[in-house]
Amino acid sequence: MRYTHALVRRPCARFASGLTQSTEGPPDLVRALAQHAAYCGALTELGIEVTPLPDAPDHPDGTFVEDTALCFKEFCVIARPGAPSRRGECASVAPALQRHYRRVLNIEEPGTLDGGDVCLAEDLLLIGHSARTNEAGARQLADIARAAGLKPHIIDIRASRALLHLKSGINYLGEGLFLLSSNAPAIPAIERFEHLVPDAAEDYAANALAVNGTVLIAAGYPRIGAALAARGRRTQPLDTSEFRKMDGGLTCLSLRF
Ligand code: CIR
Repeated sequence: MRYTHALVRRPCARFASGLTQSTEGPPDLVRALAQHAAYCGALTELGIEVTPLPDAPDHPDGTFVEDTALCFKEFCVIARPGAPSRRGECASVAPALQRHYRRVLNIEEPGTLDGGDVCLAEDLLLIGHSARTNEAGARQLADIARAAGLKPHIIDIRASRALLHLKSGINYLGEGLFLLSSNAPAIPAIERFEHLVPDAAEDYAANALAVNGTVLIAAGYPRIGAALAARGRRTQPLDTSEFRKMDGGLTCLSLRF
């Protein structure tokens, strides 16, 4: 799939007060802004028109825009984040998506669903049932996907405590290749694909993003970069240290379509 657009939101002044389980200490806002600018620059260089969403000073996690919606070819779905503190983020994302999509659907109460729990791989749609995405939300998206001709699979990741979201450790890089963290659960639905599994020390790098022929990978994880290069994949490392401190990574910093 070739992307032409991305929505992003730069970290706000209260970025450090967002949700996190990380023990790496508070992020540095100036560095986070620089890393975010580099991320946007990389997307632009890959042929994407990057649209910044309005700043959201009341939403410290608002930079992780991917959790607020799902973008498909013909329609999009406004999510309903599982963390109550994040639900208000969707209000400013919906109008931006309405400018691009005629068909805008919604995850409805009592469903909760974070975009980071959803991974599209060809005709398969993996939906993580996580601490954030509940069964009702996962089922709503599965029904929408089935009606659109996709094959949804709900995967319970609640026992994989290290995975905040499905895509924290399960990502499809196109061309038949999945990148899976060592703590990802077994997923029968993806057995037909090739799997690349980093050693546990590089688990964070499983949160990689394939965009228009390049795999954006977190800087500082050389073995994953080498394994991708050995498969003929073009990679571009980006520093994500400040987003990692807030449990975020490359996939969650943009909504691509
Ligand atoms: C949160 O806990 O919601 C944010 N601090 C991080 C969200 C990261 N999103 C993602 O992995 N899809």
